[in-house]
Amino acid sequence: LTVTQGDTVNLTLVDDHDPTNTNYNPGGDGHTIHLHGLDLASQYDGDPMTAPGGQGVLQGEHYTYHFVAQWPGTFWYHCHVEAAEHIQMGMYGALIIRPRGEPSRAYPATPTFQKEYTLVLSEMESVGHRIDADHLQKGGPDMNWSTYHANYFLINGKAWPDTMRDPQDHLEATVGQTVLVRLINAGYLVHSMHSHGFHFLVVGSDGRKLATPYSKDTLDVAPGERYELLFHLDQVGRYMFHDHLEQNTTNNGAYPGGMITMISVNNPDGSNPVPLQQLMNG
Ligand SMILES: [Cu+2]
Repeated sequence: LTVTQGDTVNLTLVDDHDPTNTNYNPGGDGHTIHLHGLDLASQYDGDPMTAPGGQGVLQGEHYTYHFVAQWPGTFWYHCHVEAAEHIQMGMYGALIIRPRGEPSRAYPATPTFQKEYTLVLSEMESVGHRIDADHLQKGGPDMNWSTYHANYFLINGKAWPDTMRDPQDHLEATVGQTVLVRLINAGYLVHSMHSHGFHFLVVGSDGRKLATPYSKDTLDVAPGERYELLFHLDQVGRYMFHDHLEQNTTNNGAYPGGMITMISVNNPDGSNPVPLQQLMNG
């Protein structure tokens, strides 16, 4: 979701088919939308304990959340019913609020960017997914998500090398450009994001412009946190951008995988000194 500061937004959650509504879980769990970072009043906050009626939106129901986009920045939204389970199953997304009249800045008076990427970080535990599916569909024991042990590590829902096959995940620019990268941690582990080739300028976090931007090459992003990073790409080549918890650069234990993408900085004619094929064979 992308809106502009000052916009009035109505967001309707329609629970027309609830996959948690099975013979073994009659009625289903229901769902909500928690707009993380918008600081809304209880009736729009999406916490089922404080929502009107004290529960989520059940199958056949709908509910409209309402807000005025007050602060520019990077936010996200997620279901808050059985949150560990429902977020793990993918019930989340990014929410970007652009400063009014300044669409090429993250915040008023921060440097302009020429390109922009939003990277939603997450992980998944495949064993837990199987247990949960069997619980709902076959009446097996329920999954206890406090035993969470992730074996896949994802950027925008994809693991290396699939991150290179989607232009939303593979950061690509022309030398000399400034690129804004918005990081959102929708997972349950800290991700220590490190860039090769460049320091980046951290200009904001959690929907607030920083009073003093700072330069980093590695940045811890805790669960729920967001950051805006500006990369000034002043040298051509291809540079890894990855989780420096190296155990998270694997796919079910196999390296390379997981939370890796590339910053490809091309010459003005579009060429790059590092052949793309060389990476994909690695
Ligand atoms: Cu839900």
